[in-house]
Amino acid sequence: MKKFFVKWATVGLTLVMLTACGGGQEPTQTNQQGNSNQGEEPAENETEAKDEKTYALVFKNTGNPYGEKMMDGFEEAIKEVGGEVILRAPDQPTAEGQIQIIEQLITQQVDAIAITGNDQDALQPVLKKAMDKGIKVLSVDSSVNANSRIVHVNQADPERIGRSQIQAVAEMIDGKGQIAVLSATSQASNQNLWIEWMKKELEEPGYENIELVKVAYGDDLRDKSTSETEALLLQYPDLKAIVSPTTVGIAAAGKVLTDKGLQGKIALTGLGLPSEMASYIENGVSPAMFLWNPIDVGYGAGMTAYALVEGEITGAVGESFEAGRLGQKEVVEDGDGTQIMLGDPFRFDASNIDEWKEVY
Ligand code: RAM
Repeated sequence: MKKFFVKWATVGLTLVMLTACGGGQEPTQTNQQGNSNQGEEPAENETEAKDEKTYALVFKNTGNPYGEKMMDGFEEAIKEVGGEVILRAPDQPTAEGQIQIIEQLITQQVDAIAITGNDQDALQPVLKKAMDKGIKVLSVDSSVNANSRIVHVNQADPERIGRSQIQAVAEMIDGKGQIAVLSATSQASNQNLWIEWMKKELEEPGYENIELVKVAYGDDLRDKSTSETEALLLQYPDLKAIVSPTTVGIAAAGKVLTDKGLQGKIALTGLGLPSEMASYIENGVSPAMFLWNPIDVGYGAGMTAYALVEGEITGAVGESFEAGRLGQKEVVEDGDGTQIMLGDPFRFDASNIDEWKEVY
């Protein structure tokens, strides 16, 4: 089926899904698996349906438009290759919530689980249990440790993600002043890795006059990110910039800075969805920010899950497979484990935000 993939068809499909998705609607406890007959004997004429493989994606938490875009991409991939899709996320971005969902997916005997981990290590027992039952487990976006997965699907090089945010903020504040990071949860492995790279970049020559005063955690919840931003402003009256490597955090900070009329006084950068950040780029609160295509991240995870389930790859370094419209992808090293690397972070500013704000 993949062979007959036509690029314009998928672009069309993506646009239809984006339109259907709309903006800011309540999402993601979506459950489209059609497995309501769980535990019942399948009727004879259901034999064909039973042969269909089931692919689950578990995101960090509900109510995150970035997660919804990833889900759109995951579903797009599975529709393309054929299979049932289950899209899940706990209400809160906790490992406990994800463990419950994974237990349910094991009971449902899904074929693959792609997980955006809320914790690097805490999911290991349940993910090992899933793998022991033959379920293909991969992490995507926020990795779990190498023992908890077969392979990780990485949106972009963490070093480049971390360093480019510091390079951008340094330019915005002319290389001097206090900066703070507004992150997601303190356990999020993707944000924690990017922040490590930010700190390494700050050790390079040229950043002597920049002081990172605090890493705050908004937990990828809009309200908490808002109150954490307000707390930063109170605690650090001389703050010159906020770097928020989470789409939820940066959008919340954008609103706070806008409402307080702080454009031009406190700069904002980080990782944001163009659709949520366009107004803050246009009003000057955020001169520039970065991201990759979250639909492609979900799509890449779907294609990787398919390749694992079909036995095209086993997650070993050097293997490669056709990832639909993303082309050929290779399994490469990632510390103790392996990964598939998707793209580069892309910079959005006043010169290009208009082109992207309708896309994701
Ligand atoms: C948030 C989530 C997600 C991260 C993006 C940049 O939506 O934390 O995991 O990749 O931001």
